[in-house]
Amino acid sequence: MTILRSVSLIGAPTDIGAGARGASMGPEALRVAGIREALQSHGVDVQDRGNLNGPYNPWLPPVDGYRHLAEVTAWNQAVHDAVYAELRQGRMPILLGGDHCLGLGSISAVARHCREAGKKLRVLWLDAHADFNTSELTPSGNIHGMPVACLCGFGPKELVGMGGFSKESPAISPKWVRQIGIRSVDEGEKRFVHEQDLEVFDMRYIDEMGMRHTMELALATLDANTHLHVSFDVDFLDPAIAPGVGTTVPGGPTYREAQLCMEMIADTGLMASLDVMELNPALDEKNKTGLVAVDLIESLFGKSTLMRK
Ligand code: HAR
Ligand code: MN
Ligand code: MN
Ligand code: MN
Repeated sequence: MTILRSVSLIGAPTDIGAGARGASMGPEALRVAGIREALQSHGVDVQDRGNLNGPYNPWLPPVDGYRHLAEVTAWNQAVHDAVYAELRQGRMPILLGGDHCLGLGSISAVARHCREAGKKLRVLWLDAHADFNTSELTPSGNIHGMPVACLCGFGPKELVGMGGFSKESPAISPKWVRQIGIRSVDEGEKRFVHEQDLEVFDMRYIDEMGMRHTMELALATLDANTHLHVSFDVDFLDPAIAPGVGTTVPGGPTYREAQLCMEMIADTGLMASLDVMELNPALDEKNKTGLVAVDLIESLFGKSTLMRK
């Protein structure tokens, strides 16, 4: 396996794009749950870069369909710069969120790196939500419901342009994305997902076909020149095992299904960047969700019951 063995943890303590307060405490909860030690136990060189800084959350209503656009932009720029710097050094950035609006900063940096390095990019979006809203479609104005659309060029120029991209030449194509675990999509958002032909393995698909088949398809057509980015929204998981998120949706992957998902990603040896998002310790039970997230991250780094050839 050729997983990058040098990892940098980047904390982004903000809930600026969310509809509930508290994801700002996510990075520290992941550290308390032992993320560094867990990775080290698998032979990974881990540098904790500490936390990024950004504006506080003014908790204002949306303006023109966006809540906190200026603050969201500032936080994403900080994330973009930090993630890009790690990739340039040949290290694997792990973004500790923070709400999922920051996936924009993270993945725009990854896309920029891939463009410069001549690499193909595949984005695995593990989430209960498609996060494919626009300012016209959003029911809430919360930008954590919009990062995938922004990355694909549908969003405000501040966000679409991050990393030197544009509406005409966006960071990613919908074709590069595989969404897994989806079970809550807004009405207008649904139409847009179909229009853009986003590849979604929703819970109905996983129930019928199983996680193994789902992951075989989601990981098909990767090659040695592919940079695999995993954007792990913790609300992907069933609330029974992961109650500590702002927007729980029943009917998510069980512990075993999620483990298999992570193990199959690890088997590719291609994961080169990771986001761990939306952990909300204010809604958690004794850091239960933080601990399960760390456990699953270990599986992403090759923890398995027995040695496999
Ligand atoms: N779709 C809803 C909205 O846009 C809820 C989005 C919630 N998103 C997250 N991240 N928690 O996936 O408002
Ligand atoms: Mn690289
Ligand atoms: Mn999300
Ligand atoms: Mn979500």
